[in-house]
Amino acid sequence: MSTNRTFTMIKPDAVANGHIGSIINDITNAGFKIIALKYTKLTEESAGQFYAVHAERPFYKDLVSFMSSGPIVAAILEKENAIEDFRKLIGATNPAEAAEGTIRQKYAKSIDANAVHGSDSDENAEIEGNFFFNADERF
Ligand code: YYY
Ligand code: MG
Repeated sequence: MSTNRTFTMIKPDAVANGHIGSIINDITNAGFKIIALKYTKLTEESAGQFYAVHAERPFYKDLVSFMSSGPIVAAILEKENAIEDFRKLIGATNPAEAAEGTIRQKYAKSIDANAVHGSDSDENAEIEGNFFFNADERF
């Protein structure tokens, strides 16, 4: 059964480039409700844990280093068909291949610094949301 929830991060590149407000605006305009929201910063250790599923990939070390390089915004979002619709809203992993009007097409410059994260399954959305938020931080 679908939980209708997804998890997102506005990554260090988009935060540093001043896109927090625009990205949250795009997300809420697309019909997502904010359930939890946090401005925070990952350490190398916590970024490594968050992306542990990619530990064997060649880009893992750079990814961990980039994701801990500056503050991020983490959020849990709710909408019918949240996982699929949010992946559509953010666009392809490589912004050069992301469809016109998607968040990555508008705000990202490279595949490694691609502005936003979006969960790829209900199961991972649950795990990733729990990584950042306690029960009393969700509304
Ligand atoms: O889910 P998504 O973020 O679109 O891509 P993943 O394949 O899960 O990779 C996670 C993250 O790793 C991606 O957002 C950027 C980085 N990355 C990279 O730097 N180089 C690649 N060739 C693939 C992914
Ligand atoms: Mg992914």
